[in-house]
Amino acid sequence: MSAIDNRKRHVGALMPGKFDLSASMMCAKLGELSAEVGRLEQAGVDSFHFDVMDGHFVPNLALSPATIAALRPASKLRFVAHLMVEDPAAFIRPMALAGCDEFVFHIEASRYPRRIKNEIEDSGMVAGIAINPATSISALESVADLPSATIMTVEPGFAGQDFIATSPERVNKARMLFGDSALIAADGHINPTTARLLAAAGANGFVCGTKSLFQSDHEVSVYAQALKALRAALSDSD
Ligand code: S6P
Ligand code: MG
Repeated sequence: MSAIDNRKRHVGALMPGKFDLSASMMCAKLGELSAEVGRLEQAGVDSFHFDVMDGHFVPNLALSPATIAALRPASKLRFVAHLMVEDPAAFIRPMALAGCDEFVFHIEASRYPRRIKNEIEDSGMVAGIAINPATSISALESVADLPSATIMTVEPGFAGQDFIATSPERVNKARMLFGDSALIAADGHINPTTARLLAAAGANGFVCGTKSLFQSDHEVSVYAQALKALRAALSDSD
């Protein structure tokens, strides 16, 4: 096998009416990350979301390619890297080598987003685009053929923030722009109430952090209960 394992565990496999519940690993128990991956998979998450920050694009630091590589053997589920960095292209190869399946970069950090998309695809990963709350959805027009868009529903950089009320409307615009088959993920303050609103607006991916999965004990049963509450809310979001 080549050093860059060309995995395609993409949400292309996501059926209409299905949802991708992704565990935001910067919110997990950091001293037990590998065990957390196991617990979350057992509880029924669909994928893992790794926030990567450089202290410049956002005023914080989070997970790294080395951390992701160390966790890769712990699960076969989809690994998504969310790059909140000023130079996303510099991280494409490290993330591919770490075993990421999808590389999500910010439109605000990309002068030439289609060039970055091509480099990501050449590395064997799926390319996803992310957008901040302050940026108009129309900024995504030139990349509307990508299979995945992440709509920030809080400001990027930190967990535990308030939900931005205009988010469902923005998700709806993104759904119309990207079409039916895209993954439209919402990232920030996902709980049963916001998930239902966002799903009704067209979201089918949800990044789950402190407002849903990671509220109390780090146990399979707690995670399973949180996922059950989210799926119940989503099942009547039509
Ligand atoms: C924020 C980051 C997110 C958070 C997640 C936190 O910069 O991109 O992925 O980790 O959204 O979730 P919550 O429920 O604490 O807002
Ligand atoms: Mg994120």
